[in-house]
Amino acid sequence: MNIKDLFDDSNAEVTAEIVDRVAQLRALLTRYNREYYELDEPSVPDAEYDRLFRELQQLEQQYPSLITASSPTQKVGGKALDAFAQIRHEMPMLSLDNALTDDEFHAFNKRIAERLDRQEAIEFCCEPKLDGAAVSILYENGELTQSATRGDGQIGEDITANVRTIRNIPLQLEGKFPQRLEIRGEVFMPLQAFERYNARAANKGEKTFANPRNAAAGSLRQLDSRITAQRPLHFYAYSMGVVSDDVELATTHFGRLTQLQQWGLPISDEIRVVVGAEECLAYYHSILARRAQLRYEIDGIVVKVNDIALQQDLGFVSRAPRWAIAWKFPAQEEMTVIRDVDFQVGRTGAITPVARLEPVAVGGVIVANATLHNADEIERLDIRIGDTVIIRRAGDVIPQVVQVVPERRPADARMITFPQQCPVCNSHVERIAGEAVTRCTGGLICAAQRREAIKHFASRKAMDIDGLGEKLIELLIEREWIKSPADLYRLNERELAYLPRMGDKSAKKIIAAINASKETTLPRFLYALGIREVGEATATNLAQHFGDLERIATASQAELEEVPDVGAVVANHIYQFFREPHNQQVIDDLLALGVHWPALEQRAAAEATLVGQTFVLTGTLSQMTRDEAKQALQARGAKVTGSVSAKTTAVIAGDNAGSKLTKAEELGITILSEADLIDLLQK
Ligand code: D41
Repeated sequence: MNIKDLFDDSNAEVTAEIVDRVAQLRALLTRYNREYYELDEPSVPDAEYDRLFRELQQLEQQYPSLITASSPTQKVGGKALDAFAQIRHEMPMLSLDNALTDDEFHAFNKRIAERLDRQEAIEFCCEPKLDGAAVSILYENGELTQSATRGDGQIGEDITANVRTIRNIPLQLEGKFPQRLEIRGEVFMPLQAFERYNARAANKGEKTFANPRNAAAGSLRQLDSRITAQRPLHFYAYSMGVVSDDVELATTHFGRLTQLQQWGLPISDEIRVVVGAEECLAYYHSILARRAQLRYEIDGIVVKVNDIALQQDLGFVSRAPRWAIAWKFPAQEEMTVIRDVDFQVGRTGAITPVARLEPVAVGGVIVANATLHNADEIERLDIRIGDTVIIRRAGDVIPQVVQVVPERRPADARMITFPQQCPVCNSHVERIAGEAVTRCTGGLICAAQRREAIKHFASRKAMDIDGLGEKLIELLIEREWIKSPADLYRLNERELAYLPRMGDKSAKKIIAAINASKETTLPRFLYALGIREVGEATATNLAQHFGDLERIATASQAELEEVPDVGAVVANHIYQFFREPHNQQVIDDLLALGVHWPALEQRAAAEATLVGQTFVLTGTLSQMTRDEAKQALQARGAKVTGSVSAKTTAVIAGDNAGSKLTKAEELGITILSEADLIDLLQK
């Protein structure tokens, strides 16, 4: 039964069903309150809490006989934790009533006007509603002496040591401050700091926080204030509590905030004084529009009657002042169900699991997909298909799944299994041990990756196809004239000349450049294949070590690891690349279409004066570039590596040589000058 059916029941008689529902709502709300206030680890989003709270409020309104003093609607916040000393607030810390819609805000404005019996528009102070943890801070003779959480509004926890570590909270006030001053405000974690904190925690396998609010509350509740000190917390003051009467206070809320600022306390720079409900509405929409750009998370605005005398006229109801309201923005976290998980392939072959959701409105937008990042994340959050999850859409970022709601897991929830084959091109996938990402190995043919692959293939240090720019490649791919690098060698002049902004002459030139690129070298060809982590240096070393392509393609991982600078990870990438039949096919096609290179062994044999020797180049040479020196050495059969070891034959040191030279000296390795090198090459 839902709430609407209940109201349609015109004779408001309490049925067993209603009693049950009220009890159920109270049990849930009590539990969620505890999770939120005491454990800093809510299991449902705020939006769900708000819905249940309102349902209970409405039921209690309709059936007043059901109201009890212990109902969650009659209390504020959570209980103070035993671990901390308790502090009774001299003046209770109240909570705020909520408005979720324009209508509810207008109703607030109307209530005030009626109670004050005023026709003219009322002046309001509008503030962003920071999403953090409310605290009270006491200054005695200008010195910070005590600080407490809000707790249940009456009794909070003593968090003085922790609050003292927050950098923008002064330990000493300045100016003409009251001898005793209690302030209230919000401790929060700025968004960037929150994301950085979570990324690091996830990396270290430590606990992450679902949102900046939990992060702030959790960081404040550390028993060791050295931990709090490491958390990037911030504070803004939003009101005064107990104040001694030795300093005259301003007569408006905004005036008082300005006084706090003069005494050195930070306040938000988004606070504005406005007149009438329409200006509040404009403020609400202007902040809402900039929500994603703010450095911290806000969940709405707080509108307060500005005149303190009017505030006093209005007074309080049980849990909140009548003169203020929290006007909430659409929630950025919601609950929904994961219907299925698909796998997307990115430009670099990374395979990302994407959750297909039961569509739900989050932050004013319908969300139907959320990224699950990678296999580790799925495991960390223990996500299954069919699970109810909390999704979060903060700022402009892609919606994220922040947690599973375990109690809603259906019996038939399914584990998520990563595909063994690329969903786009069917090539096999690889996941290197210790890496989070799963990748498609079909880089050369995979439709998701071919744009990057072909650009790389044609680039200057690879096949060096002159005039085949990125724009042209994109156009050719878009028209599906090329699907793999091999297709480049199947293009003809007549076809090309049809393309926009392409005359006969330029078409001719490009085809000539493509044909010219057929004559290449093995290192260039290997580099052009775009094997992960195989750069020019590694490609050259591979060519040098094995001599021909066939031997590289059939080498075992252990054999590959014998090549200088090739470790287990790179060896695995190379091995996997050549195990993928699609890649083999592209290579066969390229060779059949005329791509060729001089046999290294022959060339090496002609001038192989340095076979079996290993050199390291360091510092600046004057007669040639380091690249030229390297090629010259390699052409004579030498190996050139990047780091000095016991296997190094000699280090060739140019000007300003640094640590490699030092290392060579330490190991007692021969050091040659540029002149020695030239001698060596001329032998
Ligand atoms: O930014 C806030 N979260 C905020 C919270 C604010 N800007 N103003 C607030 N003002 C009050 C009253 C009107 C009661 C002094 C508040 C809160 N209260 C509040 N925060 C948590 C519970 C109540």
